[in-house]
Amino acid sequence: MNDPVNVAITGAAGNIAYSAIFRIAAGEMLGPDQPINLKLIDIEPAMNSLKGVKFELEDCAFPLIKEITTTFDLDEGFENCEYALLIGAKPRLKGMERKDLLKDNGKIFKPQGIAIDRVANKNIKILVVGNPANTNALIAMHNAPSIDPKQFTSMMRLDHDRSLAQVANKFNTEISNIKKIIVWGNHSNTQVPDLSYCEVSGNNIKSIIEDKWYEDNFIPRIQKRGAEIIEARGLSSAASAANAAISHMRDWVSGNKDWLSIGQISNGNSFGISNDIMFSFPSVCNDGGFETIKDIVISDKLLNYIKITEDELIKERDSVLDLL
Ligand code: NAX
Repeated sequence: MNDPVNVAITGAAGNIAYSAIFRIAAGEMLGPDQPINLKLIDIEPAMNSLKGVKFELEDCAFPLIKEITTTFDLDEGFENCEYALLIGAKPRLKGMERKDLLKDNGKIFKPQGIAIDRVANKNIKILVVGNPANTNALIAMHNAPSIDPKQFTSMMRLDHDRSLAQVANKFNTEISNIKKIIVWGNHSNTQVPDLSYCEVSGNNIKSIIEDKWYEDNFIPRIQKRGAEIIEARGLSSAASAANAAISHMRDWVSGNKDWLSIGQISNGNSFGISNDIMFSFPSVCNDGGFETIKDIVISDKLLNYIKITEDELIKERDSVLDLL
């Protein structure tokens, strides 16, 4: 057994966290040999409900859980944390676009960045889930200058996994047969799911997928899947988002040679995307880090789509300059 590590989760009394915490406690994120001190963070009015989550965790008697802290104090929550899932934010409600959330939710991530900078472990790995996730991650990153910007990521894994599922449906095949899916850009309805390099059972599918299906069906389905779920459930995705967050962190920590979509700082990218936005690039994970895939040729048509998501992220950033 290793020494325990500190894992902070914000929005810990919320829906996504409720689907994530118990799986993390069971070892699904950091493995069966990694004991965990859980630092559950939420706002003060949610402390009673968070106490209930703590009681349930205790009742599970998870062997890996060594300590459970519930708090609304950011310094206490992020103290010496090696991993942080920043989930807490207002969810998008029916009829709302992510942009509407930017104003309110951006303010949450500045103090969190400052606290992480002040008290977290300098090697901390951070995943921002709370929307608008990319720009919230940028805000937190800017406010934590002592932490390497590459340690801040935003969640695109749900969009990536949604793309895998739609391709599996289309080709009537197993998820594990599908490789090299890319989702570029923002976690919003401008994101660009890209099948140019996608392989099904080792064969590139570019020449066999119909443009009409790709452009009129696949892209909008992925871009608007969040809204489709809200429409059906009356609530935003929770269990699938929690699953994506766990997969993102697990692969970042333990490695995964498959292409994955990771929201990351754009500085120095090889695709001509502007600096200083959190942009999703195709990446592989190894040795506790991740690398962007290089040598990808992007068609002119896709470049036009990518420009739209890039412009949206630039606009989002420029609307929160006071928080950076
Ligand atoms: P819930 O409303 O169920 O939970 C949010 C929790 O955050 C609440 O307990 C609330 O008290 C807490 N919170 C609010 N302000 C906080 C603060 N300053 N510090 C700590 N906690 C705070 O929402 P839930 O369904 O869990 O969704 C959480 C966030 O994930 C939303 O912003 C949602 O839009 C976003 N999502 C992101 C996805 C992604 O792929 N990046 C997909 C799913 C989801 O839409």
